[in-house]
Amino acid sequence: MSLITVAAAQMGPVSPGEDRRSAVDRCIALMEQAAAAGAELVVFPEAALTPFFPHWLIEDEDELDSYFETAMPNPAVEPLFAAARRLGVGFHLGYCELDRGPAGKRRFNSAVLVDRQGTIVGAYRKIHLPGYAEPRPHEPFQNLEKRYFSVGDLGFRAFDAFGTRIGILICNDRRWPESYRMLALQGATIAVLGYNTPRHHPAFPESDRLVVFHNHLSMQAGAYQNAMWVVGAAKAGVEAGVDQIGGSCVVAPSGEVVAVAETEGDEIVVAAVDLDLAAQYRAHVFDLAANRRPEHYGGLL
Ligand code: CDV
Repeated sequence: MSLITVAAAQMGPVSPGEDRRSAVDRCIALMEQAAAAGAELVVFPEAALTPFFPHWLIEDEDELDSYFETAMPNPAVEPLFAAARRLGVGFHLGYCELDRGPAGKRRFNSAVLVDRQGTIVGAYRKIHLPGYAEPRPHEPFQNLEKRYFSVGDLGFRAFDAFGTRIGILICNDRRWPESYRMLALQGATIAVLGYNTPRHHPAFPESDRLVVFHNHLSMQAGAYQNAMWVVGAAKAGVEAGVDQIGGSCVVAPSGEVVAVAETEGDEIVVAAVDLDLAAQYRAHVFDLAANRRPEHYGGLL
């Protein structure tokens, strides 16, 4: 058996007044718990360092920028990288990225994968941005990801890390089958992702009763159909008035949830990930090279 112990580090709300230092300290505390439980890789949520501000309208440019990191690491986040080195634990961190490259000022919903030496080994910018660009004042909260973020321009990529290949997705990506498939086609055995998912969908309240079910359904289907492990970490609980689901979990290539959060607060969800199981499902059920027939798919892929 080829095992990696992983932890989904669920976080309770990050309140609008909470500074980076406090959020980073909470991440370090979770990392220390995960290390004590034997974890080598800890997965933090989407936008782990700030409240999920797409839930409200911010018109002041400086105020909006205050939710973004202009470098990763930076002095506020460096203690988390130092903790990784001290503990010998790698991590995935979702954060909001302000890029001032040759293309001008751009904002992304991003994540990095960091190895046990504290070195960034992979980066991803969210591709599937839900919501809308124009505010909807009649709704109880907003979903302004299309206003605040550009569509990720790094593609879906799997990285050599932790002795295997690991891909990064972010939140809404997990609902789209092609996200996982792009990683599987690059040999990923583990997909790591963070999410911020409201319990209520203002424009489609009929689906509210299924929100927890759809969260796990998406990750379970992605894991099974692509013969990979999925580690999903939520930001949960009532944050700035928005109730977000928890349900952080580790899903096996069989599609089974092998570990799941019990609370809606800061909590680690630990599981031993058997990479051989991914190889078995890849060989016996989802041998992509032998069985996919994209040339017969009607030219739509
Ligand atoms: N942050 C997200 O991408 N959230 C979406 C919600 C808005 C549906 C999600 O897919 O969970």
